[in-house]
Amino acid sequence: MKILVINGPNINMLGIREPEIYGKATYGDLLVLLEAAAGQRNVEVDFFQSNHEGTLVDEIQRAYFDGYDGIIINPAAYTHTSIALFDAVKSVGIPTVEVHISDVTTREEFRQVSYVREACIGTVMGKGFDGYVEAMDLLLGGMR
Ligand code: CA2
Repeated sequence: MKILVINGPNINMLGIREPEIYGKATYGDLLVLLEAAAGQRNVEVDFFQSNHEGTLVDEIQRAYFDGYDGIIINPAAYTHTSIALFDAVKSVGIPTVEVHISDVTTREEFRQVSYVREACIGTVMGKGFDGYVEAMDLLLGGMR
């Protein structure tokens, strides 16, 4: 069981600025949490973060060619703009869960659209880093 966790633009800045929205924990802390969660569940997990839309598309395609069983994706701001990421998730046909650290439904109007959502088997939002673990369990629930 191989899961790929993909994070979009500025997620590498977590914990550095705006702790009132995203908390004080860093991207490195997220990886430690997910490594531990994956170990407890006996699954392999790999991580990827990019600030570039096309690079994120490339990574989704790599997930297909490298035989990943599931994808957890926080497309960050590209959630609200990117048809390319929607098409990429659709094209690979790998079960994918969308995650947002914050509850985007209570934030600005421009965050109310998610292009990628329709291509995903589920969405977890507003649960901080724990949302990624919940996404892992959603994927495993569908696989086991
Ligand atoms: O809540 C989420 O996980 C988001 O995907 C985070 C994105 C935002 O654009 C989405 O609307 C919701 C932002 C990623 C992190 O951005 C930072 C901004 C300031 C300081 C640190 C990180």
